[in-house]
Amino acid sequence: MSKKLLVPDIGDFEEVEVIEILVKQGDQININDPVVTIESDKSSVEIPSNISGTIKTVAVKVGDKVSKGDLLLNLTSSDQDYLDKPIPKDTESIIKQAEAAIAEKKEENKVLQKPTQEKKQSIIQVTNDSDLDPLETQDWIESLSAVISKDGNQRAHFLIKELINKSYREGVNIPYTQNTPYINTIPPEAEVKSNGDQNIERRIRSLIRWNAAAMVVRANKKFPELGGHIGTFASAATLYDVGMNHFWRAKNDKFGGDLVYFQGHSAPGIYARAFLEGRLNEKQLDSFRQEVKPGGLSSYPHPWLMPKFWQFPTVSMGLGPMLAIYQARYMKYLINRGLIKDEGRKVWAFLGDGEMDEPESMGAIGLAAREKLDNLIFVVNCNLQRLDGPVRGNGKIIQELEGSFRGAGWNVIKVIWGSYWDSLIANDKTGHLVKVMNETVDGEYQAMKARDGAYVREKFFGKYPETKELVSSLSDKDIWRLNRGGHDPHKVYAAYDKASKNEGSPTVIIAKSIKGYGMGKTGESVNTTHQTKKLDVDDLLYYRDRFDVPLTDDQVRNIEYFKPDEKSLEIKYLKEKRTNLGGFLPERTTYSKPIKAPPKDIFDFMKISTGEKEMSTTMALVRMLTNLLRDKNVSPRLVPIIPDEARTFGMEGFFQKIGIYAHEGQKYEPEDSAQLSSYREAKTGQVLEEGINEAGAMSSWIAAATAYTNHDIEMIPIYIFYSMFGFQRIGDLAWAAGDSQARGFLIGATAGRTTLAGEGLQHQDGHSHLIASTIPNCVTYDPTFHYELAVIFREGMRRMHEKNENVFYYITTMNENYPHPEIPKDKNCEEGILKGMYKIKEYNKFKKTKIQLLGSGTILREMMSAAEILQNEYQIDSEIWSVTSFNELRKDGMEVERYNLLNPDKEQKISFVEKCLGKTEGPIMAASDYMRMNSDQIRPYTNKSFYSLGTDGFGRSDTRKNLRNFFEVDKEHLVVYGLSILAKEQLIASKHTKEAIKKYKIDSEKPMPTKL
Ligand SMILES: Cc1ncc(C[n+]2csc(CCOP(=O)(O)OP(=O)(O)O)c2C)c(N)n1
Ligand SMILES: [Mg+2]
Repeated sequence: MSKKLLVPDIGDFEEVEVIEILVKQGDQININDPVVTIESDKSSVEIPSNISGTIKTVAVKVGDKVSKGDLLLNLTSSDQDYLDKPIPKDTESIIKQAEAAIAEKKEENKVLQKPTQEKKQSIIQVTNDSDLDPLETQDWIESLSAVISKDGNQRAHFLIKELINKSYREGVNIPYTQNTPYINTIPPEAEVKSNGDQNIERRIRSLIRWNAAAMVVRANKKFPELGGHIGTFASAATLYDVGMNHFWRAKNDKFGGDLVYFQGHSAPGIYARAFLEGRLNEKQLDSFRQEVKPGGLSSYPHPWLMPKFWQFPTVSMGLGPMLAIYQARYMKYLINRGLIKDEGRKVWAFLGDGEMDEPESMGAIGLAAREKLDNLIFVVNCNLQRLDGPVRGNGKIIQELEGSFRGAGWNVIKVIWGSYWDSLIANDKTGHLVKVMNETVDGEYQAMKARDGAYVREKFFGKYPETKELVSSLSDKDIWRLNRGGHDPHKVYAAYDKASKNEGSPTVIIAKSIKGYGMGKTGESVNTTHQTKKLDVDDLLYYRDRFDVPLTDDQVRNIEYFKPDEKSLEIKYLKEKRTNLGGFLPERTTYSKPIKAPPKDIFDFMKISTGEKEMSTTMALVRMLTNLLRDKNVSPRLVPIIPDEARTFGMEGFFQKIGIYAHEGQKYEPEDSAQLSSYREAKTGQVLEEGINEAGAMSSWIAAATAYTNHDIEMIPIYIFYSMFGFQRIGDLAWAAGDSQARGFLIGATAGRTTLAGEGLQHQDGHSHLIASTIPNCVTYDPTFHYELAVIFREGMRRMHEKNENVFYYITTMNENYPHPEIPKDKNCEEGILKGMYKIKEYNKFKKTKIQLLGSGTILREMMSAAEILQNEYQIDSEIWSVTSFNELRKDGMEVERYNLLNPDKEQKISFVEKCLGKTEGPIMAASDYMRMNSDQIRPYTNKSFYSLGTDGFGRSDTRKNLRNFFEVDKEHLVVYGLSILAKEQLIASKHTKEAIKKYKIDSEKPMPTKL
């Protein structure tokens, strides 16, 4: 049967150019095979076939302009058009479900409406403090207790829910409560018990505590400037130990491994455990914070400095929680896309209660719940203190966090009280104990642990006669022993067990502890705990006794480490536990296979001239990515990440082609479903559409850019953003990406202070390259032409994903449309593009006066126009250099200069800048769409006179022409500056400058743009 393939609905576009024909006569094609690529001035999109069959004729050719309904192909088809096809089974069942849900809703509404109609006078009074009828209250509570004991928690839950629903229907205003009482979420009878040997575990934990503290004290005794922390780990030791002994599974050849984000300041404790495990030796512990010589231990978790140990940089507070959320989400993405197996791996993140004040810490908790990240467990160590003092002296951080996390949809497990409290809480028949617990603020809780049992009896239990009575038979010592949940391995174990089994939501364990636990009077629960890094002999003796560390007084005075014999029960136990869990942790390894860079010719189409056709570099990038998506090797590994700007960048074609990742698929028919670029969400979708959320998008990018180590699969993340909202906005995450050895592309689109014309001050970026240059392993480029972009991008893929170099690329692309020439024939051109500069054109007609013109990004084109004017109107020759990266040139210059200075008697090296410019004639004038500092970077690496121009100052909205005039980087200013420079160098007369200033109406009295 003959069929016709027509241009589908392409939205608002008409007369769109065909730029590629992907099929030919006689080809057999299937539904969804791309047949042609069309391109508007904003985006390029492939048109897929909706018919399968053999192509009889192709009705269009490259360059044709097409609109909706135009004929593309004539086919002989054996199939039915997909429009004639019956509705697929999945779709049918979705429709059925939706219809059923609507029907149910109607039923519900009926039920809901009925009682309102029959509204009676029944009044339910909900009281807060005053109990109008205690007997009646008692009846209700007893009934509830009976239900729980007879039919269980589920039934009680159901009844309470029904009561609440009924109350709402009766119009009762039930006070909203986001909190549960200030007690443990898991009651003692529901606690799952650990099968570990608690005595051995305590001994191991004590040794870890001791060695961690000893390591910090020893380092500071030798070099007081080194610093370090004891109090953080002291409060978290049990939280880590239970995880290490029982929960966290290491990566090995059978399992991908759980991923643990350790709290930065607890690093000493993690080293101390590794010491007992035999992974680190005494010499290494003695090199804590002395990292310059190889073998030193880094102050905090830094994968860059300890690449075989640490996996996640966390010490800049707030990054850990955010990165962990996106890591868990990315793990699900890889699973749903079928790229890794679902092995039930978990992401654990350890966080400080003070750290939770960072906006980043809580900023993504909504996403975690929405995405149902049941592979994510937060453990917030609530030692109630931060650096200066209490986290919430007048309030309760645990309750505050509970409310926020519950509200966001998390499973919340509070671990407040240790086992010694169990019987007291069970005997609290009047509820007064829980009342005091609820009423006491964190400032008081902290102060109590800085005092003693007598103080706690008076200030806490003494508040009500009932509570005083409750502890009347306990000694002050007994009261002092009443422990906090975060220090009780039983409570912690039960919480971890419950969290690990939770389904459908992320879990936060909020554990209460004591900062500087065990450090005694000088360091326990006092406001200065955080900064305690020295302990005197008395403190050390106390610490030893407190945890029964088997060291003599002299050994304590020498601050010796303690490691039991390899054959001791402790070491055997510790190792056995880790063997059972698959190996040691943390450990950073990589078993991913490199991705072969696509053949060079995949980018050949970008090396030819576009003729008169104008295009932006952003569009060139999208074209290139579209092509890459056809490479079977590369395509599945590409992870386009976009913060709600796909349409701005002309990338909406990706929605249909590769889909937007959505863990629930698409439960609705999108409004634009008939269109070619319809908003298609899918469980296997490839695009990470992050919404207006640069920090989240960057966190996703880091997860993808480190998948080679965390998931043993090399991925190619490409995060594309408004360049102003990149490094400036998420600079700390970009730094963490460097530390993490991320590999991937960051694309700063709509870049350049004068190139993004209309948007104004907060959008126009004239400095992102400078910020990017501060990250040592970030390679940056500011290309002008499509072939430059192609050469840079392919080399990036080769270096990062084929050769596995630990660098990442920042490339700026612009939205200015202009024609692109073909790649120069010079065989050194590609090398120059990659090193940072190459000669793109030379004017040599007059052979009198010459100037070297360096331009970057869109300003290169202004420079090229200026060169033409200088030649034609002023008889000045020039060489024009396209500078693709001032940053890369500077790196090379620094290295060469350093070598030469340190090796004066060896053959001196020549910087790349000097290789290009050293033997040329005339002074240098350089300009870019960035601050002068950008081009100034190469000034030291040439002996020639050097002048730089740039866009220093606040951006503002106007036309490109006016903006370039304002910042003095338009061709007219460049001509004037060029003439003035030549005059200053006494190469031409100064009258030319004056004439040009007049001719181009330049106001030489105008204030510096930075002052406007
Ligand atoms: C972004 C950032 N700001 C400030 C600091 C400095 N700093 C390090 S630890 C700390 C207090 C941490 O308190 P908390 O989160 O409660 O951790 P704890 O040590 O009590 O477990 C501060 C302010 C930092 N590391 N990162
Ligand atoms: Mg704290």
